[in-house]
Amino acid sequence: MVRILGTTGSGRRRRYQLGALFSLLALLAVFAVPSALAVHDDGIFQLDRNAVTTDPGDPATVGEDWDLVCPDVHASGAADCLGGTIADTSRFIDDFPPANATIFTGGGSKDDLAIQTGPWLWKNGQVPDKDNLLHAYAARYDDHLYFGADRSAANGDAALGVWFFQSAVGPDMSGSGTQPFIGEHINGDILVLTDFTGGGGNVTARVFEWHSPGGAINGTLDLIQGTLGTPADCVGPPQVPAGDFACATVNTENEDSPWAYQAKEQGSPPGVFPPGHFFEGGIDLTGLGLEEECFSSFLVETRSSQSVDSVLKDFVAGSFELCGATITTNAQDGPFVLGDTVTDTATVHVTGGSTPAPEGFVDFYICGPSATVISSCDADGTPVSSEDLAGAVEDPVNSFSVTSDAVTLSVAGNYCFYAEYPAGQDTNYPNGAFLTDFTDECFAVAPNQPGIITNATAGPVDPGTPLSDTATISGLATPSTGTGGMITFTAYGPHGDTTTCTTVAYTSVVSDVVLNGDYNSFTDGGGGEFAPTAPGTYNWIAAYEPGAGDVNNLPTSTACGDANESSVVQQFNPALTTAQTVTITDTVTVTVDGGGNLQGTVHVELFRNNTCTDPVTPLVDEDFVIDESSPADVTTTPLTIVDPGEASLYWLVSFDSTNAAHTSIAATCVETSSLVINDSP
Ligand SMILES: [Ca+2]
Ligand SMILES: [Ca+2]
Repeated sequence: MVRILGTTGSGRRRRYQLGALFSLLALLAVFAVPSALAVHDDGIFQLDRNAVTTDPGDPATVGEDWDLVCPDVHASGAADCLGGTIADTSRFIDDFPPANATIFTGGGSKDDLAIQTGPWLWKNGQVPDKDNLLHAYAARYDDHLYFGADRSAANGDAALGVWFFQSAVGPDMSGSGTQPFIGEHINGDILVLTDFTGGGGNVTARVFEWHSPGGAINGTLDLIQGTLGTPADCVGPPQVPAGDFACATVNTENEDSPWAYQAKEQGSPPGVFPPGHFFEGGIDLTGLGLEEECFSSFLVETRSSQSVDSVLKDFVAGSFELCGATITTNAQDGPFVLGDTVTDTATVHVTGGSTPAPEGFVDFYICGPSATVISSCDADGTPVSSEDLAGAVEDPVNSFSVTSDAVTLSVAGNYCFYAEYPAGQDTNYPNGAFLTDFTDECFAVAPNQPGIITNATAGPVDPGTPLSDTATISGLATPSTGTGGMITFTAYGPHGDTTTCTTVAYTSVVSDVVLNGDYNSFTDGGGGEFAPTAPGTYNWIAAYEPGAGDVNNLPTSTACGDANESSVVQQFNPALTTAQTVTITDTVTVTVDGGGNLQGTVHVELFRNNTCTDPVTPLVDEDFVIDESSPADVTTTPLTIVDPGEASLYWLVSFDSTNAAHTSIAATCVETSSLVINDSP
């Protein structure tokens, strides 16, 4: 498998730290401020007791203000909602009717109790005007978190709380009457309790972290910043000490509201916050060690006292950051052929005001092979691997990629990968869609197209000679079923040409063809010997068919008339040879003028030389006894000469008379026969 290794940790976070360093250097250089960065003077947001950016307060602060967080379409107050904040996340919530009637109810609606087991409950009802929240707002810039609210009236002390939840927490609006809340705390949720006593002159801010079980306070909360005795007014006096990680403040003069607002007190001008009606604050998450947290929702509440288990009154709640992790996936680029391997790469994209590297595992699955095109997969698919995001590569920022084990594609068909980043592995990202996308997750693996070439007995051969065809198969893939295919050889004929395949003369099937190579119709096939006696041209077709259910191979066949697919059986051919002979005889005629009958023996010999002294037995050696009147003829027995070596033959003839009246005739060797025998070779 291919595993991409890389650095761990968040580049974003490192960047922030660098940015913070540069900002600090700049502050030191320009303002020569000896203190560390602090919420009240961080230059990001004006915690200045008003909500208008163009009013920097006194002492003057820089940065944005709530009029930029309030959308420009919102109804305006004495000032205007401008929108256009550069905050990473911001939210402005109206608590107008009918929602303004939502109030806490029941004994379990307390900050130190879990939401579901408290349980937190709400209903439509009324609270005193000083506890009646009209708007709530929050904004996050990197690791700085700001919040605010305004209320109908202000008399006496006030206690406000702001919850930042990592998961989605809010009133369940699905029913009527007394209703529960949805969601639950995750350890690390933040509660900022701000108390305005002495008519707003004494401002404290305490930051609690949800820690259950095990919290130091009632088993559920830890105090991580501030005390009831520590001034925490962002403006003062007394001002929060330098280097503060949390502060809050409340307006002490009439301030123009950017959004439509009407205080309850009689005679209050519209669009203006009377003193004590507008509240804002901020916390430095890095300073509190919480910079990696992301908050899906927030809730501003009014409380009856400073106690952590105070009865809660009104609330305004809403979603906040997109603390999500989305996942996109990208299968390795194809095309793929059988035997290839393929991986899937999942990229977890994290979102939120702070984006630490996601933790946990991405689970990869694969679906298929399917004979038909598929476009999705899910966790019911075949598990491939689980990849630890600790080994992820961050590229680009906030995108973390891991790659699955390699999958070997051994069966043709259609496939889809599926990757999922199951929820619950990382409290930083409790929400979000953990499903894969399928835009680049599905692919097909084509079956192999085997090749076939053939070579039949060419001939011409005599009738009765065995004929066969040999098919050479190439490009076979391992059958998906394990069952081999078959090759069917068919010979057509006898025909008069090489392109006719109409009369089946022979078939033979080779079964369980798995491997590439040569297959012969006779030695490998089951058709037996094919030895046609009828002369003519026999044309072969060899066809490969994959085994039943094998999706990895396609059929293939030769065609009638292909080269090397004809076998010719010829007619029998008569043979002609010559062997000439010469048959010779010699007729001897003996004549005499008188003296009675010729009586005696005519002796005739045939020799091979002209001296008639053939050392070998003469070819002819005959005696003829005669007793007859002249002329007397004798003829030798015909002699057939087959040997061409008998080029010249010589007769030796004599007559021995037994008639005393006659003389004998001595032998002479003068009669010659000359012949040449030339047989055609
Ligand atoms: Ca302000
Ligand atoms: Ca301002």
